[in-house]
Amino acid sequence: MENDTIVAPATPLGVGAIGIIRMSGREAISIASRLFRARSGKKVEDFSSFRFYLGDLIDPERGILLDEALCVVMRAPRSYTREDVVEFHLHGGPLLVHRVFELCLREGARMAKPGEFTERAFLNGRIDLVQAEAVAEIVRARSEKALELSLRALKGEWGRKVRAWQDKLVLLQAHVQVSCDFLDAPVPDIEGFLLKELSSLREVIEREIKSGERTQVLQDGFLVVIAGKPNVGKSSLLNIMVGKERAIVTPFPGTTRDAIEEIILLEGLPIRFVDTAGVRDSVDFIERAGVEKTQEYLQDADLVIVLFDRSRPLEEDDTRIAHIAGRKPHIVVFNKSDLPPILSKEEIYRFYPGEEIVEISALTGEGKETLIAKITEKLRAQIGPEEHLTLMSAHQRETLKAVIRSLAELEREIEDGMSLDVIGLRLDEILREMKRITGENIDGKLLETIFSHFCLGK
Ligand SMILES: Nc1nc2c(ncn2[C@@H]2O[C@H](COP(=O)(O)OP(=O)(O)OP(=O)(O)O)[C@@H](O)[C@H]2O)c(=O)[nH]1
Ligand SMILES: [Mg+2]
Repeated sequence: MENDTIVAPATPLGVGAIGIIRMSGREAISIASRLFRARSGKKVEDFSSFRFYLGDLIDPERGILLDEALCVVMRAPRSYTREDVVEFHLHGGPLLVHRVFELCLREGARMAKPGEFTERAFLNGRIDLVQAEAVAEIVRARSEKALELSLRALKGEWGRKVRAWQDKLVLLQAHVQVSCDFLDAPVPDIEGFLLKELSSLREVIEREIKSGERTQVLQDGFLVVIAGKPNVGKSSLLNIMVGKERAIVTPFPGTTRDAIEEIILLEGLPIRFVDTAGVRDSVDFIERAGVEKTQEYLQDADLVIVLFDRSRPLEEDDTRIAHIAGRKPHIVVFNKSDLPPILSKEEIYRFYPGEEIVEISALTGEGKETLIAKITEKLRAQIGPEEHLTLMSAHQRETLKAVIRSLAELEREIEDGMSLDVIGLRLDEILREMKRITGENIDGKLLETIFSHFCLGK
């Protein structure tokens, strides 16, 4: 096991309230004792674990004071990496953080690779790979919901599921073994039994992958596209949703020529909110290109907000939009509710019989909350009940898909009358494949790929 001492800034390099330098390894405490003088006079070697000590950071070679700082020691094995860990909490400022970092290097630490702290936690057996990947997800987590799911994985819930599947395979292996060794085995029709168990395991895992795929949007964001004819107020709606003047709004139809995308959080859900060029027949080349792009966005949309201008009669362009959007999950919205109404709901029911119509004013903001509630309700319905959500990394998903394929193949082979010895071997292969998820069977290359996705200092 590597045991050199690694160091990295654990906070983003920028101007912040505090900057943290984190060190881990055999030399961490002795390096810190050369750099830190506690006010109390206590030596770093004598610090209690998990207690902050106030003091001065100094450059011992030049004997100059760098900053007043806090120092905390977390002794092995009760630390994140299970090694001795020391953190300096500085008064921030990228320059200062950098200087202290360099001092640690000069005193003998090595710069940590991204994710190396977590890698050590994993290698030293403090967390399993599922939990390590959860840490990476937490660092990346865009939305509160995704964060919650990563936290759950960190607590080990998802890892427990995977282990239950592994246990299942071990059990089946045991059955195969017993049937090989004894003529009067407890299960009379072992092949039939295996087929039933394997296919039910495969279905459970398939469901889990599906759930993982649905949950992926919590990382990537739901694509919500605003569509409508020119001048209905699409750009105005985007602006009130993102809370700033993001898109240009003018009284002239055809203002927005290109799609404009903003990422927002609505009730914890990450959303890629897109304002598009109004769909209409146009001779203008640029506008036509914009309309084509709108159509591409509409294709991919998780949800379309179909806007109608309530203060104007229905037009040909409205009809066209209504037909396109009708094929996607959508919400029908009447905009400009602050103006005298011209358009009636009955006219819209021609396209969307009996559907609820949300009335808003993108100018005054009236109805915005109702629309937000409607959007989040629709999106939540798409991802299904929360207790079934699983946040999976690409590595986990690919591994599980390979497991599914192997299971299906084994089922075919059993049907074709394969011998029990070979079935036993196959089960063992699948088990080892599955262990790649929890990291019990994993090659160094893969580890490196996984941990390289981490931020520095994690
Ligand atoms: N009274 C009123 N005016 C609105 C409302 N929403 C938008 N407008 C006005 O309608 C005009 C067009 O608004 P935009 O948001 O630019 O419309 P758009 O759909 O983006 O138009 P294009 O980009 O041309 O397709 C502007 O003058 C807005 O101020 C509303 O709810 N009430
Ligand atoms: Mg616009």
